Amino acid sequence: MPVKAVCVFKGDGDVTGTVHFEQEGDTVKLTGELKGLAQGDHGFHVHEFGDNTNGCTSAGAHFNPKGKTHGAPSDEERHHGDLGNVTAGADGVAQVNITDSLVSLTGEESVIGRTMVIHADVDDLGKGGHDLSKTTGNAGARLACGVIGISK
Ligand SMILES: [Cu+2]
Ligand SMILES: [Zn+2]
Repeated sequence: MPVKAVCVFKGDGDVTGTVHFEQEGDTVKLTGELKGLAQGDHGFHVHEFGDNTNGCTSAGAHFNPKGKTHGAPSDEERHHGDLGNVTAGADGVAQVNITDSLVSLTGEESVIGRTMVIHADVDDLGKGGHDLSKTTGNAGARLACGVIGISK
């Protein structure tokens, strides 16, 4: 039986969106759209906690069950939550179309009940040389977020 999930993004500003998740064997496919963004790349991650009591801040750090360093989705050394960047066009819309093998909807490392965050700035994928590169990719403010929930 396929496992599906959904995340509805909300924030203090104009950024909104919806991302759907579908488990396909050992990978998860993420599809959807985020809007109201500045043109360009924006860091996109799964954060540890499904806690939005203090907005996106209370979602904590990147989901990192293996105690790794921040990286690119294609890196061996990365957080489970590291999905790199999504790119908004001049219309402020970013299409999400990602397949990832560390994001999972099942088992002990499931992302269900955790928070997805879209950031103000580019995730430097751990390579920017900034103090924050190795923890957050220096991706800046949390523009919008939502808790990943089971869907039908
Ligand atoms: Cu993040
Ligand atoms: Zn990370």
